[in-house]
Amino acid sequence: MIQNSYKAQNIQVLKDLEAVKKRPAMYIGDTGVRGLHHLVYEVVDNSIDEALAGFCNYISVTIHKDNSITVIDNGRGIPVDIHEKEGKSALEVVMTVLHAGGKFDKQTYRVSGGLHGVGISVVNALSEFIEVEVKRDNKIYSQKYEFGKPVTSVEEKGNCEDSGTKIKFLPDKEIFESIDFQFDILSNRLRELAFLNKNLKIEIKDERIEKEKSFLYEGGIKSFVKYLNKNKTSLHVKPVFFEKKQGDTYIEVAMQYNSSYMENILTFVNNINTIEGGTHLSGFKTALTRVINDYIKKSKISDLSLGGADTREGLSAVISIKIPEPQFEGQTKTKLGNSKVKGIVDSIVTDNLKTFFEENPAIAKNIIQKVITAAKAREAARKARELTRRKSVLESGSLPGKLADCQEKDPTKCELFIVEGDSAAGTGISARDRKFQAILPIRGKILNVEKARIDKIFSNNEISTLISTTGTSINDEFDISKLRYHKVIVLTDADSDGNHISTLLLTFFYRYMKELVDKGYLYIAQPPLYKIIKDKKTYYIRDDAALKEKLEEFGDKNIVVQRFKGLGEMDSDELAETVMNSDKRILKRVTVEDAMQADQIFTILMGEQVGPRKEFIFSHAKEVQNLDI
Ligand code: 0RA
Repeated sequence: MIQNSYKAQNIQVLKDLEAVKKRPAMYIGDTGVRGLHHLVYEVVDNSIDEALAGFCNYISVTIHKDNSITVIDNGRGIPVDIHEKEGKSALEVVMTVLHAGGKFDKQTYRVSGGLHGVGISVVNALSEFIEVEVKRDNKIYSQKYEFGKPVTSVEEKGNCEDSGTKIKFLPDKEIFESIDFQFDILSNRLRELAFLNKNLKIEIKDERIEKEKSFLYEGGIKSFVKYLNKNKTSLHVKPVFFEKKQGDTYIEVAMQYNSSYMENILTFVNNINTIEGGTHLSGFKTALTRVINDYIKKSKISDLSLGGADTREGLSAVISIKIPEPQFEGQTKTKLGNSKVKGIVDSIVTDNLKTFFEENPAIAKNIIQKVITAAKAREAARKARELTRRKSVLESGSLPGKLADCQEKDPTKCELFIVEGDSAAGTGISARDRKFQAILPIRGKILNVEKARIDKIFSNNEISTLISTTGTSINDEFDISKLRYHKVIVLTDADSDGNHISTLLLTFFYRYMKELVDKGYLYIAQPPLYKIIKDKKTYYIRDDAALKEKLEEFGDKNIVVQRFKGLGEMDSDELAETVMNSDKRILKRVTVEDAMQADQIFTILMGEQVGPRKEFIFSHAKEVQNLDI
């Protein structure tokens, strides 16, 4: 019997292995940057599970010179005993069988098995090698795999006092576009995990650049919220914090208002960032709006009734919940579906926030003042907007006069170029394919939206033109289905003014039309800096480095080099070829890989406080030329 099931199991393992290698994207999302880093999370998540179960308080991640990765934890260690049914060690089952986390115990919270949660076997299948070392029952065991297959048996290596797991792997270069790990990507997620799991120490070390970081937060998500507000001016020193366990659901909330106008609420379920929100978020929002309105009424501060968005202006918050069987829904499976969670979060936020306001009247007063001002500004904005609407109706047709629109009406085929300066826009109009390419000139520097309130934003000319051109409106009223172009392309000069203008535009899109960025509809055109003519052939060159390289291939005989000072110096053929012709141009898609990171960069570069901005610019002085946000 054992023999037979053993055989059947082996055949299944080989089939699984082939399936993963054949369609890696099905298991890890993609084989680009995201999928590559996902391999590390897949391993780390198992260590986090040990921490959630109370057996591990230390995890370390090392990037080696050859881009192999070592993850170490001090958990219980993967079991190595022989698995009766499969006829092989539990370790080998965990390493080779799809979805075999080994821990099917529903009583415990698990990260692995959550969002992507495909198991270490997938990492194994996609690695040139994996070496596993287990410390368990005072013994050290190890086993090695190549391309997913065991090349040694589980070997006993000696004795030890402690327990834990060490996994070293090298991603398969044949499968991934690149295996260059990025320190910042890994370090941001590890920091987040350390915030979400208080008292868990997580270290990351990069041996390629001799850089390391260590994260340990006794305050947990309280520290997280302070970190989110790091470069902002807080309205109260200590974050509001509460936690509660109800049945098998554990809920933690930390919140702190700051003087900005932005809402920044991060939600997590079993350490997974639920970017699409869900029942926990809606429970929180409902409770917040109700408690604040009740407080205003009861204390007779005002007779205004606040909308939900008013109560969240300038609020940074982290909601972290742990449940045994989360249901994930939504387009990217990052929306919590469990319906009972809404009521639980609502009731604990209501109870605790009410008490907090009663016990801290001075802080309550600050917060209430802030949100009432928000409500008034929103009302002013509504009026301003109505005025604009009426005006545009009078002017017949609601598209702005400056816009040279395209003929095509299907948004998936349409491109909008937002072009710096009237003269470049003029060239653009003759260079474009008017069938599907529209041109909108933007004059000078648009309003810095980070520093302005919403009513001002609507009354700003360039911004309101931009809003009516995209067709989507902004913020709560933003509606992606009304978007008129599925490629929105920012085209500015390749100089510092141009960079400034594109940063301002990116800030605007990120803050007010975030979904447009999330969906990948926003692009930056990369006009060339040089044109070279050699032997009647024309070459366009991106930057100084590329120019240098080209000149060394060519030598400098019989060669004409022209430098474009700005878009204005390009004629319509040149512009068509380098920016508009979809076969030849270079467009960079703007992604918000990590919304939190982006938020901080925007805040630092654009916000009120000068100190952190200077610091950031100094420490990134080299990279800042082609800052990629
Ligand atoms: C299966 C079962 C148990 C733990 C693990 C796997 C485990 C996996 C990994 C991966 C990295 N670090 C890990 N630590 C543990 C439960 C073990 C038990 O019940 O003793």
